[in-house]
Amino acid sequence: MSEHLLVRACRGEIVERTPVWAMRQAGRWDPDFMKLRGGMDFYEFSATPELAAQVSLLPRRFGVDGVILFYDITTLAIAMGMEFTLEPNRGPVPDRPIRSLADADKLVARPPVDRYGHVIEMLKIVQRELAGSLPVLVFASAPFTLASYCIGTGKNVTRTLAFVQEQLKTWELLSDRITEATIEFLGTLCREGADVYQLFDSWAGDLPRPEYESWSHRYQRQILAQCKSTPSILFVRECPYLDLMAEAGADVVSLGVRHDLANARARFPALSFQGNVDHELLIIGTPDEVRQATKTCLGQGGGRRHVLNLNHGVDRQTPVENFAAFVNAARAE
Ligand code: 1CP
Repeated sequence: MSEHLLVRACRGEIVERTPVWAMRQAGRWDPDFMKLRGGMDFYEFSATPELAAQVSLLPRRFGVDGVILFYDITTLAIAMGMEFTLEPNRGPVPDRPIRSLADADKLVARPPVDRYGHVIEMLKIVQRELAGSLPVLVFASAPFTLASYCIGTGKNVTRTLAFVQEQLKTWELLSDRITEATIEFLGTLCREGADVYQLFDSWAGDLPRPEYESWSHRYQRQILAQCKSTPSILFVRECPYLDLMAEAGADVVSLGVRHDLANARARFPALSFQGNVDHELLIIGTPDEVRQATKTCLGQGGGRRHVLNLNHGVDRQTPVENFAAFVNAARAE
């Protein structure tokens, strides 16, 4: 069993200090990341294990308590047979979006491991480099969010729901295939030694509750029930349905700024929570304001069953001093 601080906090054990990491900690806000990333194509870059491992490790210099591997949620869809182009200021766009049942049926539910061999190779390099000093986080997208990218609607939930109405059978097949592939993918990475995994269903929080239950919660539950050997974190951006997140089967539920951390802990004492410093404060605030907000958040977390993080990923406009202030405030407590 892993004895890392982050892993123990996820399991709800008593810890000497609240662990800290940030979504998108390896990203464009970091000038060292930009140097390494250069002008290379995103998917080519992330499929080069030595480079991807190096950028995964960059946030270590700030004192984070975990290293998240550098790939993307669309990496698994590519292994299943899709192709994506990363469009500047827009994100991953499918070269041939799924349009029909026949398109969805072409996707491989159990892609051979060598189709994402670069992720496993990166994991090995990162583990070797860390030599047990920090835990490694891996991740996948839940079906709702990944299927949205596969049909080309991305974070536009209104357009995604229009597709679901027009093409219910296609959407169901797509969700089922992604579920099966995700269980296999996370299972493989966990067997290869990942210490924690996070399931992202980033845009599902914009769904009305009945659709959230049908297209998001139902599949999250299937995945979380099948991947039990490793501590899990469930993330839905600013999710209005905390009760459903709490019963999805994750060890840790990631909170947004719409949630009150102290309240959530009182309501669900058997769960751990992640969050929830406002990522926008890291863009517009001073380092002092970031420190204050971080301390307040740590107070609400009560020092147990809490993983300090932001409400969403570190934005590319974030000044380095503010990211440093966030991590330092956590480590100084
Ligand atoms: O050129 C670049 O470097 C582009 C930015 C970028 C990065 C840093 C993309 C394109 N993907 C990634 C890596 C990535 N993606 C990681 C690992 C790095 C880390 O966390 O430090 C992770 C965990 C993701 C996950 C991801 N990708 C999510 C879920 C998290 C979230 O932000 O809610 C989503 C929705 C994506 C899609 C995606 N990939 C990239 C972008 C710009 C986007 C968002 C597009 C959109 O807003 O619709």
